[in-house]
Amino acid sequence: SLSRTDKEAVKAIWAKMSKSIDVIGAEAFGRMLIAYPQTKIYFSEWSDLRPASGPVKAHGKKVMGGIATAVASIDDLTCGLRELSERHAFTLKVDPANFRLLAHCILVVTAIMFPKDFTPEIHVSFDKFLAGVALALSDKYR
Ligand code: ZNH
Repeated sequence: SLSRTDKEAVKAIWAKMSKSIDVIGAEAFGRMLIAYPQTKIYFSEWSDLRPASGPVKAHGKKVMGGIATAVASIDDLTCGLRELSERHAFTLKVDPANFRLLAHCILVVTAIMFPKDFTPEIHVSFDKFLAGVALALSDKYR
């Protein structure tokens, strides 16, 4: 689980990220659709799945809103993400294996956008946090 140091590290990098969630969201979500094309099946009714398209940008921003919720409830991710987990499990029926793929893309985009801030220590803590988010989102599948 996340140590106090991890939580401080996540809050520090999030303080920078939160000003650009539109860009980070679009880049990360758009990257997931290209790097892991199996994730496209959930968005098959969208006419344009390219990173710069309107729906991809809008959805990327929504997802980052979920990450903002997670940062705000970092002491209890399962509780903070309960509704989102239920929605993904029962309504959207997203295979929970996909959460780790998007989490990885968020990590990569953060490293690209904040090369100076993305130290190995921040990498470790932010990766642990995103793994925690993916686990909390998978909670209702059990
Ligand atoms: Zn998800 C939706 C978040 C992942 C798919 N999402 C959503 C939303 C949010 C989110 C916030 C909105 C909700 C409402 O509206 O209510 N996600 C999220 C997060 C994550 C995710 C945080 C991680 C990290 N998702 C995901 C994945 C996938 C998905 C991976 C696949 C692949 N989602 C989805 C869908 C939806 C969502 C399909 C719906 C859309 C519409 O309808 O619009």
